[in-house]
Amino acid sequence: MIDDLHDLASAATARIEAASSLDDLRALEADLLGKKGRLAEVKKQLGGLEPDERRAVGQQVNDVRTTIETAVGAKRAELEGEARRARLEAERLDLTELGPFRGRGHLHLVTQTQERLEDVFVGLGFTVSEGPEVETDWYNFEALNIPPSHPARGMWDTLYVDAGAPQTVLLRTHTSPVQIRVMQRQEPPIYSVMPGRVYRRDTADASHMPVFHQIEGLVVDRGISFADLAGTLEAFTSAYFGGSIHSRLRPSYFPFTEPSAEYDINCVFCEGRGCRTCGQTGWLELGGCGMVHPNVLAAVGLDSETWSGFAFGFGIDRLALMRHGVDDIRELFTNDVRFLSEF
Ligand code: 2U9
Repeated sequence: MIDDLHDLASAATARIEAASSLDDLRALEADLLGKKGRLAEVKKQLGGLEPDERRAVGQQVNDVRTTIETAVGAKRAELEGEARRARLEAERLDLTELGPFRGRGHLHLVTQTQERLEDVFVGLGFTVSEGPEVETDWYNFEALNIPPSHPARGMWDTLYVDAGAPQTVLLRTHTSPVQIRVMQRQEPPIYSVMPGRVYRRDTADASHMPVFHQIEGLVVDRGISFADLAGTLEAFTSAYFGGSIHSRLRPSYFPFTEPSAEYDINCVFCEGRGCRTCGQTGWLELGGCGMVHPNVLAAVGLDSETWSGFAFGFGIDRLALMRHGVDDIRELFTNDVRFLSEF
């Protein structure tokens, strides 16, 4: 009987080793170790043996069971590993595969325009300054000669931020507060441009967005005159638009500049001859400018007997639209990649 058990063990381990699937292995395990299996049959015969033989054969039966269980466990681990490897292989995705060629991305048209403007002003000797978009009433209005009761407050529909006392914290309506910060930080001479995002309580239409981009410039030095302002804007105009485009100034009003002017350029589409875009005038309105108001210099502690300056400002988005003949500012911000990829 002991010999039979030896044969059973070696035949069983050979069959276990040959099992080719987890289902085969489960069937084999039932056949060898189950209630009606081979080992159970041998166990049933133990009752008819002499006590000494029964103990020896019983011990042998337990050893064979352990051998079979160990072999089944090892085979199961091997087959499960193979099944897992096969499943992972089947689920593998080749993420290196290239889709249809979409071309390289590029900077947004507004960013391209801003960077080009910065380059031109840097070429004229200006630095580029930046500042916060969330501002206080003092930096955005009061320091710019616009006290709370000033009728000119209506020129800017302001978005207020619910922080601190009511109507004291706001989203900047222009980049002018950056100029104030620069003058506080740095002694003149100052030759700097301030590009950036600004906010107004406006409904979007073809020529307005509640969020848009401006570039403003500030010069403060000894002996700066209106002639320096006109000459700088003319130099900028031909550097940015080309030598055939010129500038002109018309009287206007801003609380932070005195005198103030509107800044026009020759129409870039008809070069001044008159067309639909410029309403047959030959001129396009670009922005505003003027000599820095003495009250603005006083707000940052500068003596207007010693220092004088000029400032100007215009919309970056409007410039981008004009340059590319686009007639709706909303096109810039709806993020339709078919539109954006044209520039
Ligand atoms: C300081 C002093 C003066 C900046 C100026 C304008 C005129 C102007 C607007 C045109 C269209 C901006 O994009 S827009 O809405 N800007 O007309 N900006 S003078 O004057 C300053 C700024 C800062 C300390």
